[in-house]
Amino acid sequence: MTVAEARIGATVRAEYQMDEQELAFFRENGWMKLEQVFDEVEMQTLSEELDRLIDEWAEESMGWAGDWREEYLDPDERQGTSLIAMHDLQHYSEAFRQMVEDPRLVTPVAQLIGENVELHHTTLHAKPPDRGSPFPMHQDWAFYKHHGGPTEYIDALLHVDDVPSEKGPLQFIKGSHELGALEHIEGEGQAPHLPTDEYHLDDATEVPAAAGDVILMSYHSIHGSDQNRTDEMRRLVRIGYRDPANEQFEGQSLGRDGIMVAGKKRAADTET
Ligand SMILES: O=C(O)CCC(=O)C(=O)O
Repeated sequence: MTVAEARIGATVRAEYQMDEQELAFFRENGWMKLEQVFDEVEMQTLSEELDRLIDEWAEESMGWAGDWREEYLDPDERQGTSLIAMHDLQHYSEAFRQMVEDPRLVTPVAQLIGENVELHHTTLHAKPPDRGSPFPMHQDWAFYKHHGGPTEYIDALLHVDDVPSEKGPLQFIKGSHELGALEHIEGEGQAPHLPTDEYHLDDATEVPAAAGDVILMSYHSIHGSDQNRTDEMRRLVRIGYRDPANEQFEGQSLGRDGIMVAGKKRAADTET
């Protein structure tokens, strides 16, 4: 084998695979936290680069709109919340482009999706100090609707900052990835979310994490998060990966080809 041959097609690597216990945890819960996928030095680079992207490209809003805010926020808090967001960081930054293709990330994702993995999008959600907006309970499926099952689309959530309980970590309803795609409240003035009388943050498992940790979750897993009540920023980058045969019919990045981070996209898979 030549050196060139050895390098090509080597993104998925045995040494970065999840073990049986981790896979069993994912199958039962619909999410799995991988600790320290990226080390301190790498996270420092990504953190500085993210500060630049926020300065130059991101947009600030009050957070997701909708009637859910009445349930989650006191009247005096409702107008004052803040969320900083942007999409597709890999289009603006080499560091983030390398991160989304990294074998330490792509290997466990491929264990869940299968040998063919397409990058669908990335999204930054930064909750500023003191007033970082909560997120209502939802499935990410509602934002990018695909026909496929729970492991045909996996979101990887990279924690750029430490996220203890007070900073509004992700919270999951255990096993909800098995419920399939659920109807969400959506439309004019309503970011997709699940009915607040049926799905509660209080019923969800909180998953605090450290900078460099990655949470893998099914796009059918029901999750949300509380406000950031600390005096520090809380930044999280979501990386959406899918089986290229999982057809999208609505939502974010519809109709756009993504780079293949593992395996192949076959013409036969994309015929409708
Ligand atoms: O950042 C959060 O707390 C929630 C983000 C989220 O729900 C998502 O990325 O789907």
